[in-house]
Amino acid sequence: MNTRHERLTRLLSRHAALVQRPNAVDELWNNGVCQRYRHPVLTHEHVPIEWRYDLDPATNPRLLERLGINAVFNAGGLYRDGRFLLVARVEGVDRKSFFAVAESPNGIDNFRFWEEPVTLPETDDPDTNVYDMRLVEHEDGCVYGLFCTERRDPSAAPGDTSAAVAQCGIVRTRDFLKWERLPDFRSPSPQQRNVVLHPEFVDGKYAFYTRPQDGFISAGKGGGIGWALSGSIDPAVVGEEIIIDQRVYHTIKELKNGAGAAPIKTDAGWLHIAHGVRSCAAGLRYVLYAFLCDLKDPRKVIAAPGGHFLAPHGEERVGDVSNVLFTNGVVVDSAGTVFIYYASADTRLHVATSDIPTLLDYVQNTPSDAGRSAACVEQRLDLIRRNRAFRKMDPASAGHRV
Ligand code: M1P
Repeated sequence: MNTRHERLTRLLSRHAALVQRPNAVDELWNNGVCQRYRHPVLTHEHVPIEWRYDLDPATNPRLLERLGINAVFNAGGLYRDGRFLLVARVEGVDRKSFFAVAESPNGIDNFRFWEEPVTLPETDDPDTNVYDMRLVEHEDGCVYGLFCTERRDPSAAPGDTSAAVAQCGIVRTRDFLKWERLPDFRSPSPQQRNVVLHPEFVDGKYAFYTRPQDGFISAGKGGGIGWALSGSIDPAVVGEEIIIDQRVYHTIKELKNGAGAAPIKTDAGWLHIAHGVRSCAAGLRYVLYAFLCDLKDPRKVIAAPGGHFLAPHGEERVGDVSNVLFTNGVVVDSAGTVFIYYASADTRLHVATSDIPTLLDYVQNTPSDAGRSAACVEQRLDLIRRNRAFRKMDPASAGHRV
């Protein structure tokens, strides 16, 4: 058995090496839309040693891990003064999640957690679990964090220890150190998840992307990504939710879908990166897809490519909740690079990069889901036949069989 001193030295040096490890584009994967990176940007091992171990030799002579961390995933993001800030979902081994800010100078590696996790104020009805914060710099001048707050279902039968209610909690901050809790979001829907604040006023009101759902997991008759307005943020109370992006039979969003980060404003419209869920024998499969909404009328979808642009790949497939990619953080830096922070398998956080012209080309010029196998073959035949002519003329094809 190593001495306590040796173990501590090893723990600290391994942690430092991990945090400083340079990241690089994964050259073996390329769909042209975005670039993946070789390493996750945050994992449970990035969490500071002082958050997990009691370093006092008197109370912890064997240097046991006292408060272990299970996973770091689903992070909201913001680019500020040349710094990339993430508010990550950190999950302890006790299954409770909390938020913690991690910062990087370049957005792809060297993410370090700030000294302490976020102290999130509670409402009169304490949250049992909080997760998946979406950060938005609103035109009212404040930064808002909208997150999922989960509590035991008060109507659950005594023996039912898993029935829960998910709703949207709201906080406001200026410096990411002090957080002001506002009343929870109120809507006619029994449960809410994936609620996102639109960054601008619409008709003088705060606008929200919602995900109405009947049950804790199941969307039920909740039809997809909704849209609703509130005259105030304190409290935020909405009436009717209009479904702007429906879930559809036999698509990547057949079972449910949810908004990711707040949409990116572009000259061509509001660019959304969302998640779609379908069911299969292995369980639920979560992938990322994109769509574009009208600049003047953000409720109106104007372009929607078929299928996903990012799905679980290689090691990303496996984890606590396998076959899941999820995003709630997208950041655009001063050079126009788009950083998509996505988690795999509810276990670790990754980044993919792109730029706005490429993402707009993707959403505007990629065919939409044709709906039926035969129509999809027509779509593909059209592509193949047009390509045949190009391959004959293209110098890059020289030496390859056409
Ligand atoms: O486990 C996958 C995801 O499940 C939920 O997302 P949704 O409500 O869209 O199904 C969330 O709990 C999310 O955190 C999680 O990653």
